[in-house]
Amino acid sequence: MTEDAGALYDAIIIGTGFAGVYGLHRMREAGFRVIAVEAGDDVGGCWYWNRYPGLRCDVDSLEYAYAFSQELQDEWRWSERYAPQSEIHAYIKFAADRLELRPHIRFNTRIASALYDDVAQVWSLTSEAGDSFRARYIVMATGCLSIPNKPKIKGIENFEGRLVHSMQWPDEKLVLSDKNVAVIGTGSTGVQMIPLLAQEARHLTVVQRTPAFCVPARNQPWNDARIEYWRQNYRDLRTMARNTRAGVLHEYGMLPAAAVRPEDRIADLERRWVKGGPNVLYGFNDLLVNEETNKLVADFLRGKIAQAVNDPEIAKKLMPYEYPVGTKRVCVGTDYYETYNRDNVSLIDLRSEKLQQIEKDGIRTDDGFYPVDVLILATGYDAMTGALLAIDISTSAGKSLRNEWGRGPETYMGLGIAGFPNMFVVTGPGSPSVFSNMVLSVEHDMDWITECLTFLKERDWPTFEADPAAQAAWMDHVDDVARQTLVNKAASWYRGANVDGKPQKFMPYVGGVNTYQARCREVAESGYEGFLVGGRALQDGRERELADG
Ligand code: NA7
Repeated sequence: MTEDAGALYDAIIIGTGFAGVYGLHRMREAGFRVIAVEAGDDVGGCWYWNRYPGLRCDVDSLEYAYAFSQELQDEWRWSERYAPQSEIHAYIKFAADRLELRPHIRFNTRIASALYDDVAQVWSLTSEAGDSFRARYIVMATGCLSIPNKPKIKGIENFEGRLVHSMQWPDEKLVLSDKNVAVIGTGSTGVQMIPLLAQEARHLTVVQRTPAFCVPARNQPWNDARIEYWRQNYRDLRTMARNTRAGVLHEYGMLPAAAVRPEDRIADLERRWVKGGPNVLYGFNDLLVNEETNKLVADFLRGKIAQAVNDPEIAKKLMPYEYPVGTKRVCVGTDYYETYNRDNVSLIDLRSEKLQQIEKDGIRTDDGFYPVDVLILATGYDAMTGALLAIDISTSAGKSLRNEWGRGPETYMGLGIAGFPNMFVVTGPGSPSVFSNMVLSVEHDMDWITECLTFLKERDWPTFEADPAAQAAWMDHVDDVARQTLVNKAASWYRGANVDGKPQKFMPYVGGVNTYQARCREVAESGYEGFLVGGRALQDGRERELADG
């Protein structure tokens, strides 16, 4: 019998990416009896599963790192501005080892179902292999980009070559030098891998449904002075980041474009373009709310495509016109557009060239046939809800998350879901999540959850659940804030538009990390306004609760 059989944990964390690793440490430090379960055989989450060529984070490595520990900060050195996958994965492993977390993680344990017993007030988790675990509270650290999206593309089942999804890259080296390779998808993943695949493959065919806006990474090694500056000032820098709308220390312009002289606008965009990374998106404070500002920046970026690509016809095909810039994730790449100047690269633009079908040895369009030996799906993820709905989450009172979210996800603050007591979600829909620096957001959420668990433990473990009315009001607010921007004008994965049959609803909270975290603080300080504690609202806070007895 394992130590887990029969054990009742205070909390179980599902997933050990950045969130689960930190949450496990934080909750153990706070004195909870807690374990984590993990589907993979190592920590890392999306940085464990994804290994495709060219994979990097598009947030500066000094910022895409834990803030809670001076030791981790001092003992780790990021080598480059945009860290590669191998380095980020090594960092998460380093954190798990340094914090001595591995004994508390059950690896190779993919949870299939989670059932809440409303009478016993206990969650039972069952893994695909049939192992079971019990806890008073569960914490879903299952990640926002952890379930691959494999679209039904006509004829794909007939393909006889090697078919690979970017998230399931083979461990053995994929030798492509003598191969005709095709990539479907031109989001961040496609943009990162396409230049490298083009260098290696005999021929590369890119299948583009919607072009991406891509900005140059201008990746470079960090110099020692920069690292040292961060080490000495990291507390202040993190505090500054938490007080921004994206949770990242971008150079935020304070003015709308209309308030800047036309020649200065372009000069500033050029300066930001040279600086690299997503800087060019942060020059004006109204990019996502003002169509004219948006067009100004989009035109600037389309102009850069025209400059980079030799053939004007191909350049035109690579230019996005169908959505405002910033409403789909802007890709940070290296030599992406220049890759289309190579003789061994072809572009199928599905807007002008209709796909007939995938055949056993290639892709047939109205314009011709493209032979393919290796077909790579860079088609993204069932984002934000996929990993939660992959687990059959239900309660003995008859609630099922798959039913409740049939028309799209509903949460209170992204942290709790009405009808599902004692379950917390990390960076859930309705929180800034993927619209923020994820490491900063997962630390925030895990801190909030741990403090909440302490509050509950002090009260002898009452139930904790989002109030349906507060959830409805929060969802209205999330929708309202999104409607005040241009984000609904794109068929993006933020809206679930990339997955066949998925309800369309803008999922992240775009009101800003600063606003969101301040609201979370108010909620906690008020005695968890909007949550039912032991089945009732504490309303005026802990003092009122104590006064009431
Ligand atoms: P994305 O951003 O969802 O990109 C997926 C790409 O695949 C995108 O270009 C899609 O076109 C394309 N796609 C999806 N389904 C199809 C079908 N059926 N046919 C043709 N093309 C298709 O995923 P990524 O992995 O690149 O990046 C996800 C996030 O990871 C990224 O934003 C970063 O935050 C990290 P579409 O645009 O939907 O028309």
